[in-house]
Amino acid sequence: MTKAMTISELELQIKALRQEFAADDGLPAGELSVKYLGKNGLFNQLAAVIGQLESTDRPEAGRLLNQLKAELEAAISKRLQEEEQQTEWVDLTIPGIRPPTGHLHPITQAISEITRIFERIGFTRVRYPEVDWDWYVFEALNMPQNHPARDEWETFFVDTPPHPERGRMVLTTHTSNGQVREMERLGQPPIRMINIGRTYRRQQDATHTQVFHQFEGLVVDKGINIQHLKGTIDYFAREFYGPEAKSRIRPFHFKFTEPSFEVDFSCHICHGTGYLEGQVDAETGGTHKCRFCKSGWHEVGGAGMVHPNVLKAGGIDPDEYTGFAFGWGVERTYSLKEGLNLDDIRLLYGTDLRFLEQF
Ligand code: FA5
Repeated sequence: MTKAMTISELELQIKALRQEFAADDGLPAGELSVKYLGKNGLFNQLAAVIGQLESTDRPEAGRLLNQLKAELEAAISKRLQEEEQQTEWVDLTIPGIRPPTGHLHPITQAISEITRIFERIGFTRVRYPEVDWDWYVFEALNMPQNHPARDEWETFFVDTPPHPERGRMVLTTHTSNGQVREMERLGQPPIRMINIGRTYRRQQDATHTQVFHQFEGLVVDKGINIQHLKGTIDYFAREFYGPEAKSRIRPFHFKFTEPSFEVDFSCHICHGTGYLEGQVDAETGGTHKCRFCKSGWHEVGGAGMVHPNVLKAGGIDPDEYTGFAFGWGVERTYSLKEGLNLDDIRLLYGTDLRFLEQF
């Protein structure tokens, strides 16, 4: 009977296994261990041939195989050590990295502050549609169709069929559309509403954006007069801008209030004087004009006593009740806060986080 294998053939197979092991250089220690030294691994497959050798060859074959096994074990354990050194050390006691968190947009913060200020004196915050019928935005506010006063509002019209009684649909140009809607909601005075919403006009420059916000106050009751209006404006100035802030009203014209006013707040930089304290111009000897306001005052919006026709449109008897209303821009009012000195409100609607993160 001839034996199937000679010692030199075994040596060739050992050599081939060594070459394969060298080619598996990139494999991790765990995989090498299974492939070469596992129960069904290449080493055991090779060792099984020992039975096919002449008995005189077996001691030599055993020596060669033992040597091979020792080599494989040493190489794999060296690889394991290298891997352990490469593994990054983790300190589980180090505090975690917080995910970046945002905060409320400055205009949302301003709206909350304005709401709280008016709620403290009994106003109720309401919201009315931002896309509304011509009736609520113009007609019921004493601005009949084709009246030239409508031109001032630079309106966006919605291209939908008009309502038979309420006319065309528009993007609200002001929050004054809430006036008659609030009268309809409550039916009868007393009314003390603060309506804050988004408004739209075809305007765009440093102090105007196409989308902006207004807050609208409306108070209707028996015996309401201009002193109540002025007292409310003064209260807001102190609460929003600080105890030093002053307000003034100037005659103006709105179709829905009579008399009508524009409302100004004193400039916090020059305190309403229009000049910077202690800064004398070397050439002219004059004092420096305040560049933030130029006149000492900032206009924020309109106000006035509710026109009798508006009360009538809301189903309220103007012989029994009177009221005042005001409507100011949120962005404008907010941009005048001390420390802000914001001379371009468009920044508020940019996406520059370096700006927004300051609030
Ligand atoms: C009005 O909108 C009146 N409805 C205000 C009113 C209400 C008067 C109740 C009487 C009674 P006016 O068009 O002036 O008025 O706008 C008021 C304020 O809104 C402005 O002073 C300004 O602060 C702000 N505003 C107006 N247009 C823009 C705009 N395009 N971008 C930013 N703010 C604006």
